[in-house]
Amino acid sequence: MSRDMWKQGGNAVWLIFLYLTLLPFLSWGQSDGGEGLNTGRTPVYHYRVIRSYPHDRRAFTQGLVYERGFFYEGTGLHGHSTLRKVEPVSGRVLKEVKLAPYYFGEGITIFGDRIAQLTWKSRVGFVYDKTSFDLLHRFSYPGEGWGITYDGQRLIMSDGTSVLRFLSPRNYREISTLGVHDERGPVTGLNELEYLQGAVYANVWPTDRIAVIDPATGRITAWIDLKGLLGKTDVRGVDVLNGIAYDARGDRLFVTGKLWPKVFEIRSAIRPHLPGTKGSKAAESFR
Ligand SMILES: [Ca+2]
Repeated sequence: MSRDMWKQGGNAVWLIFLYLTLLPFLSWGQSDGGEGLNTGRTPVYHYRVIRSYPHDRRAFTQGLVYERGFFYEGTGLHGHSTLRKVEPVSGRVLKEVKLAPYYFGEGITIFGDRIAQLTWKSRVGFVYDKTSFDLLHRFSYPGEGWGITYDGQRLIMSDGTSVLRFLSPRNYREISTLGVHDERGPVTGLNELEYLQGAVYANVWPTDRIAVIDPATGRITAWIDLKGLLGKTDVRGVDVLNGIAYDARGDRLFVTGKLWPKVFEIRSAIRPHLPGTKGSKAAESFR
């Protein structure tokens, strides 16, 4: 081997060494789309604020529903737990039921002419007449109560784990369970829920994210990242994002949080890729 050949060979070895050393950094740079690095292949969608509404800063929101011009809200904390009907434009509480101090109110949902409200650790759910707020009956369930929603046939309940439970709206017995996961495995902390357009939306405690869940498989088909929703002047004293409501007639999505001063109507260009929708119907309504 001549001296020049050795020199050329040496350069090649050096270049290969340099390439291999830098490869991880080059790859990281290419794949770092911010959110993409953390969530793998599950798409992350952002949001646009359409409008904000006043919200009671003392309301430790644990459940939120919209129907026919009004919000229905369940609040938590011992001694402060309520079920309330709220006028969106003013934030005024039009009707309210206070829970006994030993109950910590959790999620609520409307099903037919009734409203169900969970409690955190008391293992009891309350069922009210939707109009009068009269207590109709109670039901019990094992474990903790966090969020609840209704898909038109079944009540869907979260308990802070990665498992959703489906209950009969007639006798509140468990019909089935569903493990919720993304591409990295089970996703725990499923909190306030809302069923809309074939998907279950879930606040993931204690994050700024909403998981969009395929109720047939448990797969999270999309994330909505709500980081930065509250302005600097509004964040003082607030707790986490919690509260999703959907106006099916007006196709409006509302979100709020515990002790938040505002409820936001938001839009997101989400495409949940649910079976049957082919990502079109659900996506169009959010554009
Ligand atoms: Ca809800």
